[in-house]
Amino acid sequence: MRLSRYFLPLLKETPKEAEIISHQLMLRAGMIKQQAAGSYSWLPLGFKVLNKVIRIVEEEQNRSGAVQLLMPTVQSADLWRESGRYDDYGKEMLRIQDRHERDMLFGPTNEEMITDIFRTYVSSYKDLPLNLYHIQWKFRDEVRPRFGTMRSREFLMKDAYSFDLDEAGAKRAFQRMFVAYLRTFYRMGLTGIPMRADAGPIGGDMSYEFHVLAETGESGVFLDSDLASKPVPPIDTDFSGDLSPIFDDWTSLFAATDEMTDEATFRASVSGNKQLAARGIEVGHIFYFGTKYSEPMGAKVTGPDGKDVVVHMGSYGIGPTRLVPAIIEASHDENGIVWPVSVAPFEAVVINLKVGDGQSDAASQRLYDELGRAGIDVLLDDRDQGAGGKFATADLIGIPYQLIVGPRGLKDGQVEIKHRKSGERETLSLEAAVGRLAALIVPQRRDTV
Ligand code: 5CA
Repeated sequence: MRLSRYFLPLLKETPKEAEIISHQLMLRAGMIKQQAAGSYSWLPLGFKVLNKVIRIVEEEQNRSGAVQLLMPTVQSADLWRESGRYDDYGKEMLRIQDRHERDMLFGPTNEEMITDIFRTYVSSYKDLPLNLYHIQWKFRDEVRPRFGTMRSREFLMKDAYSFDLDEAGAKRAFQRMFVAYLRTFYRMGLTGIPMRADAGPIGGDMSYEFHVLAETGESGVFLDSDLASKPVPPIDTDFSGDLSPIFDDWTSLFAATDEMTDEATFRASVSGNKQLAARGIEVGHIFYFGTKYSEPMGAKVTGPDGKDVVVHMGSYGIGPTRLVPAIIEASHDENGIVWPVSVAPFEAVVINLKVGDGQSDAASQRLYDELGRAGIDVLLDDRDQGAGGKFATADLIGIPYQLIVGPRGLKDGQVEIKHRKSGERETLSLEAAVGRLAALIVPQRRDTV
């Protein structure tokens, strides 16, 4: 991508309405634009990051055995009357009437609709276990939408729903998602820590929230600090095998939100030097709720003995549009965003310091083309403006590697690489640059670990 042809509306000033750093940086870096309270457009740079986040979510859902589909945003109220939630959900649900005065709603979640799909098509225990997921917009009329896309009214959710013959099967499904979540957040450069949590309006008696630790997090969390450095299960984890040793290992350590525990219990349960009381951003939430929806909605299968069995269900949410600011909260400095390579909008930017200078233009173009051919997601800063502004842009939008090309270095056949995160700089020959960048970038994609 050439920056001169891109759409990157940067802001010079920090917008006053933005209270937290991720919201400020997303606005300044031209990633999002507010359209109404809690409603945002994703501008090209933001959308590019969002898509990388989505891709990782999809890959890890698929790896764990979940199957993707797509359900509509606008739902019929009748389905929700069947489960009893139409009246329970309250003001957070956006209720709509169509031209025939039929009650509709903009889905805040999809338990009812997926249960309807299940009961229409699945009738035998032989078709279980089954886990279906989609990535779709949700609307919740939040009392306090705030912090940009961190808590918005319209937001993207990955929601998965598992169906099993009995509680034991449902627990295995829960553990598969638990492990998939550990891997998903790790691949984005985050530490997503599972915490015992309150199930709220989704219901059920077992639920874990996954939190990214950050000072600006909306939840109080108490945990054993060993959880923050625990290695996540590797890519070759067998999702058809027994995952309970991994699950037990993670859940045996103390971690709970302040809705589920109090400070005294925490202090008494965790040894002094491992007590970590912090703030967390909830990036995922998984639930086991048994037959809460399948029973009233008649989602049954024929069991091995020929008798009807009401299926056991769980649901599993991740918020991609919340993950983008969560990653920024976890990774920024005074100059801007510091993207982890795996979700960076571009992995490298070629900065042409002297647009219009034949040698600089030719070398920049050549490096840009070669990086593209080497599979690097690369941006070319070919704007006709001063070096200072170009460095500031590259720092602000957080591209992990800057390849700096200018007449002075080119006289000796040299270019410079700046590492965004460490600030380290290295001078190397024009010929060596592409190989060096690929060697730096490829292992940090975390797509083979
Ligand atoms: N049906 C279940 C799981 S599929 C469910 O709705 N769970 S949830 O309510 O916990 O939401 C799942 C995830 O969506 C949350 O963990 C969070 O990452 C994201 N999310 C929820 N509300 C918002 C919001 N207002 N803005 C942005 N993301 C949100």
